[in-house]
Amino acid sequence: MKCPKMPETLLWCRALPNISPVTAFLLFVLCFLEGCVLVVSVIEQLAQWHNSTVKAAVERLCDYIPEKLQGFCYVLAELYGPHIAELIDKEMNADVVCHSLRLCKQDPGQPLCHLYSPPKVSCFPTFLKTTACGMSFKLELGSLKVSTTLRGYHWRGRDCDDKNTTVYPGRRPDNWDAKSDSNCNGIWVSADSKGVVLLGDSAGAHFHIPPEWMTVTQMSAKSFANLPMAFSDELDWPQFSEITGFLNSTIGGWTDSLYLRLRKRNRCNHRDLQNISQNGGSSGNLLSLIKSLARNQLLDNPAIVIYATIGNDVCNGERDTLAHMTTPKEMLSNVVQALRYLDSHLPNGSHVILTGLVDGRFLWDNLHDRYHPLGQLNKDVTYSQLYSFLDCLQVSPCSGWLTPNETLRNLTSERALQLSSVLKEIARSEKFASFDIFYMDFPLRQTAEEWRKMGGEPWQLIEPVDGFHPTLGTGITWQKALHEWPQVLGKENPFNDQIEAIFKDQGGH
Ligand SMILES: *[C@@H]1O[C@H](CO)[C@@H](O)[C@H](O)[C@H]1NC(C)=O
Ligand SMILES: *[C@@H]1O[C@H](CO)[C@@H](O)[C@H](O)[C@H]1NC(C)=O
Ligand SMILES: *[C@@H]1O[C@H](CO)[C@@H](O)[C@H](O)[C@H]1NC(C)=O
Ligand SMILES: *[C@@H]1O[C@H](CO)[C@@H](O)[C@H](O)[C@H]1NC(C)=O
Ligand SMILES: *[C@@H]1O[C@H](CO)[C@@H](O)[C@H](O)[C@H]1NC(C)=O
Ligand SMILES: CC(=O)N[C@H]1CO[C@H](CO)[C@@H](O)[C@@H]1O
Repeated sequence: MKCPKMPETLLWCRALPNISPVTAFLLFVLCFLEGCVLVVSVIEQLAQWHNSTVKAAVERLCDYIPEKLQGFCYVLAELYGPHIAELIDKEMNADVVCHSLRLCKQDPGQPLCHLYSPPKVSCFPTFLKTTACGMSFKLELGSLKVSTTLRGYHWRGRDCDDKNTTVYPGRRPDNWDAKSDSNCNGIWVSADSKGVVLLGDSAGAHFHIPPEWMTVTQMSAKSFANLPMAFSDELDWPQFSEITGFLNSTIGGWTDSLYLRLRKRNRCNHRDLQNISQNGGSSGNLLSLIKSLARNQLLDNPAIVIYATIGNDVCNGERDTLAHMTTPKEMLSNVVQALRYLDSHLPNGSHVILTGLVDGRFLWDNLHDRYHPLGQLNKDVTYSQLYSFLDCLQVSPCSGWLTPNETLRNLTSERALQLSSVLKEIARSEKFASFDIFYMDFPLRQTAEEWRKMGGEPWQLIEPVDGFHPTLGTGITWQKALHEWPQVLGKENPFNDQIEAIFKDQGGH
């Protein structure tokens, strides 16, 4: 049998510098094998579930997605639909279809990458060999460089007066706010308050891909309503995150964040939050990220800074992953540099909490034999298969932990433990002028334990689509601070009830 070839168009999808969220989404689908496999799988399963033709399934999908994208969707359906339909009708799976689309350039000598078990169809191996795609793409979208200027108030407390640069969340109130609300906390007249700043990675920013985007049994127009916004926030949802979250979650679960708890303790803390976290954030690249911290040492209130790069120092998608991990010596140098920077920028009386690295063996142990959302309909894609697929494409978010090789998983955890020890030692021995400093282990085990007591299962604490990001334990961090470092959280404001009565929701978020 001869396999059809696709038009080799759409070369524009390589290397565009500043791209819109919609383009980012299209790039992901068209240029990256994992994006293509995802979309073709969804089309296949939609046809199967609704017992329709492939053509009808493509149209159904185009109808589901937001209007902004529909034009593109119909053009693509026109261009690729018949080809996809032909292959699917021949019972080829999404791997074969996507390899045959040949949208990405092949790197010679790359192995074949496939998500599904190879089909029995005879043409699969030969033409796959010549089209295997080894493009390097970070699942975390880091390399896409989605313009960060898009980032709006989901990432920081909303400014209440864009025209006056001396008015912003977190500053010490001007003349006790006698004339106006100079720190945007929705209250005139203010008491001691503090802000929350997170220096972190994708877990801190709450990286999440909604599973309903790929679960055909639950799919409707509503499933994709948040797609453009999600891509403009780089698939992060800081507004729901466990440190700086402030909106009730629309992506499952509820929002319980350090910020909300601190605000409840003292309503004057309203809106004083900053994200400063990024997908792929590690002790090294945090050093440039940290420069976007907005805090005036003289004018502003103290801040509680959570330093939580919980995995990227040991997580990478390289073939020799161990050689690319941060060493304890590098860790020491990076963290001390970051802390010196904070020391010269944070108002006196601030606090820094260093969080240890996660033990990522939790991920494999709890997920490897479970079905991924894409594999639930036909019971054909497990997390172990997904991890191998991403690893093969060299886009695994963590080759060291998301691997069947137990020795490698152990070695990765060993390095993570060494790096956590560096943090612990820094907190014990270093002193800084403008803040005190604490260390805590990443509370994954305790979170899982508490979750189990509530009747949950540990795997539910992990992001379902990437099988990588764990839930951060807000409650546990809070309790620890409350009991061991009460000065960090400050006193409860006795006027909270009055503030609520007079200022209501303090202007919202
Ligand atoms: C800006 O805000 C400050 C502090 O509230 C106030 O003193 C000043 O008059 C404001 N400036 C303008 C131009 O409104
Ligand atoms: C979230 O919703 C619950 C119940 O509707 C409400 O009590 C809570 O205040 C809300 N939280 C936020 C942050 O809006
Ligand atoms: C910082 O505040 C502490 C008390 O919280 C005080 O003892 C110290 O002198 C202050 N340092 C500076 C440089 O103002
Ligand atoms: C990995 O570590 C676990 C727990 O420390 C241990 O029980 C297991 O034997 C180790 N496995 C290998 C292959 O080193
Ligand atoms: C498992 O990983 C270790 C450490 O990278 C490596 O030495 C070993 O060869 C791997 N084992 C297999 C079966 O790939
Ligand atoms: C709105 C805002 O200030 N967002 C910031 C969040 O943090 C990133 C760094 O990751 C900054 O570049 C953004 O400006």
